Amino acid sequence: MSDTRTDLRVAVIGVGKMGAFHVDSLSRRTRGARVTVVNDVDPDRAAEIAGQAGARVETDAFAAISADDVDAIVLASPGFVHEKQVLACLEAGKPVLCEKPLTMDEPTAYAVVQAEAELGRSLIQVGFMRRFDTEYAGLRELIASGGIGSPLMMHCVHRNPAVPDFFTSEMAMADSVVHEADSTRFLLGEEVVAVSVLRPGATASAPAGTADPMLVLFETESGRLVDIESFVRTGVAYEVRTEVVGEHGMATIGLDQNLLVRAAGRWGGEIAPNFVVRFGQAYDTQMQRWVDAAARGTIDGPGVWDGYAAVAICEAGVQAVRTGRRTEVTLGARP
Ligand code: ISE
Repeated sequence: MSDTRTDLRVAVIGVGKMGAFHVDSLSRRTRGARVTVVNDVDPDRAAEIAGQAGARVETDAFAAISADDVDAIVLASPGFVHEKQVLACLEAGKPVLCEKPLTMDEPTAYAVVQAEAELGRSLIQVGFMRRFDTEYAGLRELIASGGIGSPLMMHCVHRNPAVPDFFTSEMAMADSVVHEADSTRFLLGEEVVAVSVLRPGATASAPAGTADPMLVLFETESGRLVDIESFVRTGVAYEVRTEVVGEHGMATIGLDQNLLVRAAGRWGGEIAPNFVVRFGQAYDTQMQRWVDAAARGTIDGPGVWDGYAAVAICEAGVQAVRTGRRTEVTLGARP
């Protein structure tokens, strides 16, 4: 889907599972873009994915960001290299779609917020793809239109079928629950001010000491409560559900009711096996809107402040997991 004269030329940094998915989306399902440069710490993997996209390999991530044949960057590298890489994108004046987390901790994320503010241009978009999911977008519109009255509580379920043994409770907070941190801010339109975590008995498949499942509670600025069941080793499938309880009604999304079949004496549907399937439409819509905006030198979606707030919420969440205590979220002043 590309016109080599006018296409947005994109570098994809990091081509693990997510980066490779984005290369495929840019190459086959997005209008007005093509991948020109691929970078990865594994040169063989970079060559393989670049070959599929007709792109060249650049072994140095910073050279990829500043390259003349690159207009915009998709960062799907590990979180611990994001800080320097997003700052390099700002320095190059190029739009970037950065997978979460924006950075690894609150002070560095705030420094990135300030760097973008000093530049005076919105160039950083953070990959909170749920905002582009039709169900989430519809729920937000419903809430904003007053269709269920003022929201009072939100109940969330976030389940993964399996994760490796090294996936700790802290990682479940920073990698998984981070999506509810952003969804809460997106749907309710206000900041999260405190996080608490309760640990029920753990599943036998969790390594000793790991809180899986765990019950997370967010408190928002105006006093709304959001509870999240985070369970990353269900052995079942990928399930993400959200119910908002308002003063005049309730609304639920994520019921997997796209296709219900009645056959052979049974009734039912399928549960998405993983997040790429469940949020496939959201990822592709996110990419198309980012490409369209990046071609105009800007972004169209969750920005640097959203990435920063999510980092701060998860940092408090990790503290709450470790200490068992309610932990307040501290945000710097919004530039
Ligand atoms: C994963 O890293 C993601 O980003 C998915 O969107 C999330 O739902 C999943 O729980 C995470 O492990």
